[in-house]
Order: sequence, then C-alpha cells, then structure tokens
Amino acid sequence: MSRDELNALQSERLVKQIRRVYDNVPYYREKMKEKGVTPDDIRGVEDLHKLPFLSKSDLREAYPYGLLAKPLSECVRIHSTSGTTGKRVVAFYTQNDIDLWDDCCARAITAAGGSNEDVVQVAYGYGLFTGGFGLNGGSQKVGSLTLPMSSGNTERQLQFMTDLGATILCCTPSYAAYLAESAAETGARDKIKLKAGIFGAEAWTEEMRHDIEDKLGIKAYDIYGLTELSGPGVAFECEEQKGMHINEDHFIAEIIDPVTEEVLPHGQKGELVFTAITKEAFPMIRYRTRDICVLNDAPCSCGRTHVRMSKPMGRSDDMLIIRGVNVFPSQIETVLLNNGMSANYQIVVDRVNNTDTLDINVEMPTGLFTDSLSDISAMEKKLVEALRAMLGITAKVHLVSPKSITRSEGKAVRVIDNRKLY
Ligand code: DLL
Repeated sequence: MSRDELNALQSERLVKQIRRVYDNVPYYREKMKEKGVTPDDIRGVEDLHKLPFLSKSDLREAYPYGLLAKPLSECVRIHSTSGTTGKRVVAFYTQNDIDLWDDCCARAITAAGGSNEDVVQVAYGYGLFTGGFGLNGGSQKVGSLTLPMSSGNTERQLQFMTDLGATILCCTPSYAAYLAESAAETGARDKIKLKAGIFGAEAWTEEMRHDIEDKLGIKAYDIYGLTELSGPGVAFECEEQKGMHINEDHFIAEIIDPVTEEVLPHGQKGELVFTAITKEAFPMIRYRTRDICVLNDAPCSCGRTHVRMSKPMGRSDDMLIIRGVNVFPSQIETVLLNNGMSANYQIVVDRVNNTDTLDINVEMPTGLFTDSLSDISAMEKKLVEALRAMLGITAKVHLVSPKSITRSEGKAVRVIDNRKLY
C-alpha cells in the first residue's frame, strides 16, 4: 500500500472512530468538550493533533468500565497489565478486536519466516498477560502448529522443543536467554530445530540479541506492544532487523515531547503516542505510552511501507520492568512506609545471567534500630513478603543502619538501574 493510500485509509478509519467514541464513551466526550473539539473538527489524520491525550491515569480513573465503547454483551475477553499501583489496567476485546489482534501477530510471525509448515512454541505467559494469547492467536492464523506452553517449566519446554521439532520460539528475551543456557547445559542444543525467535515485552540490547542468536542458532526478531492497544503485535521486526514496522492500518503513531506535548517530526526522539483506529471495545485515542522512541519513515528493503519504530530507549515515567513485571518505585515506597520503615531507601536493579535482580536497601528508623541479627532477619522477611504481595515478584531486602544511605541535595536518587538496557 502506498503512503497516500495508507493516509486515506487511516483518515477514513479515524473519522469513524472518533464519531463512535464521542457517541458511546461519556469519559471521552467530556475530555473532548474540555478541549473544545467535536467530531466534526476531525476530518482526517491532519486533525489528530486537535484531540486530547489519554494517559494511564485516565485509565485508572475510568477503571474498570469507564472507557468501554461497546456493551459488555459484545465483549468476549479481558487482559490486564502486571503490577501497577492499586488499580490495574483492564482492557476489553470484542471478537472482532481479537481477530484483528491475531492478524497483527500473524504478520509478525510471517515476517519472522513463519508459515503453515512451522511449529511455533509460545512460551510467553498465558492468562491476564497478553503475550501468550496474542502470539497463540497469530500462530493459529498463520496455520502453524501451535504449542501453548506458557512460561516456566524449562525442562518441559526443552523436551517439547526437541520432541515436536519447534521451529519458532516466542517468549521474553530474558527467558530465551535462560532457555538457551539450559539447552547448552542439558545437551538439548544439538537436537533443536529452531530457526527464529520472536522476543519482546521488555527492553533488550543488540548484545543480548547476538548472544541468543549464537546460543540457539536462530535469527531473533523484536516485537512490541502493550495491553492498552491489545498486546504484542503493535509493531514487529522484519528480516532487516532495523526497527519494528508499526501496523499503521490499525495504529496511528505520533512522537511528542513528553514535557511540552508538542508533536515532533519523524527522526526526533520523544514519547510514542498511539491512536487505535480499528479497536471496538477499548479504543485508545492519542494514548501516551511513556516509551521513548524514534520513528523512521525511510523505505525498508523488505518492501513493507509501514513506518518503523526504534527499540524503546527508555521511559518518560519511572516505571521499571523487572522480570517482565511492571514495577513503580512508589509501590515499593508504600510497602516500606506501611511496614514502619523510613523513607530513606534505594532500589537497585541489575541483570545477572540474563535474569533481573531487585535489591532494596532501606534504613531502619532510629526507634526500630537493633543489632540483633535474628530481629533484622525477621523484619527483612516480613518486608519481602509484603513486597511480593504488592508487586508479584521477589525482592531482596537489606536493612541498613540509620543515616547510612547518602543524602542528596537535589532530587534523591532512589533507583539505580545497572542493566544498561537502552
Ligand atoms: O508487554 C505486550 C507484549 C507481549 C509485547 C509480548 C511483546 C511481546 P504490557 O505488559 O502492557 O504489554 O507492557 C507494555 O512493555 O509500554 C514497553 O515499555 C514494554 N515493551 C513491550 N515490548 C517491548 C519491546 C506487553 N519489544 C510495555 N522492547 C511497553 C522494549 C517493550 N520494551
């Protein structure tokens, strides 16, 4: 499809979508009214900038049903994000939404060389997380034999991978690295028939790509997406591995300055904003992803005309993604303070043997200070449990003596991320 044809298609879909959303979602209607814009003002993609942004806080405010654009009787599924403060994001799907999402993931599998001759091992988690169901739907649409493994149980993963001759592996890059290591240790490496991997949901470097490619003898493709926009498959890499093609017939991408909210031209680094023009149940208009990226509209030698996004280079909020789980420092602070600790703490994230580690150093308040190792260990244990309940992942907690964490004269440095992901 030429750029002109794509532009016309996007405009037609956008106009219809805005009218539908205005008519069906009071929350959006109010936001549009506040900005003084009506559906008649939106005649094509060139008018997109007139519309208000939507952010995660809108989603929390409207939780759970406030952004639904279809009656619940027409919705067939929900998915949800991992570990956000208090209210999670819950996204709704009609059957048509699922069909289109499957199409997006099918494109990613095809771009990685997949066909009905392939055996696709889906080792993303199934459940509220979108990874498993998304790639599963795409794989079936392509006609590949689909192995719905879900994540974990590495021994069984390797057994099915070898016995059933999986040719494409879909999982997070960190799990792919772990599987590669285990395959080498158990001798399964020589029996593997894998040719490609489709890895995403978290940041990973080119170094990690080369490491996984070498260890598994495959070509590793990046895939991007987020729950709010359906899940994986918003963008995916082709054989050139030079940026991810955005499925622009479903999602219009913009880059904005995260502070001024001004729209930036392609080629400039800023926050990625998406407008979903085909989603029915949970349509996101100018949704601020918080992912910092660059868009590239140069022609790609694979022949696809859709613009490419760079790997996310960071986030414009403070959300960390640790072992695939979204973690906000404020959640950790809440747990520490609720358990009688001081507000002097430091969060240290690292990646050891391709697995993320989370360490929390926190000062005991003077009133609780003790030299007794058993008391300290009991307190640390209690905090680990409380953090697990809040975040869904295990952290190591180290209680340190009062005044031992360096004070800052400006903004406190609460998070030290040593993973060098971007
Ligand atoms: O992670 C959807 C997904 C599943 C994508 C499987 C790819 C594969 P969420 O849990 O809502 O959805 O997290 C979305 O994860 O805003 C990015 O910050 C990050 N992310 C997703 N894909 C990539 C990627 C899924 N390829 C958030 N590289 C997004 C870097 C990614 N970060």
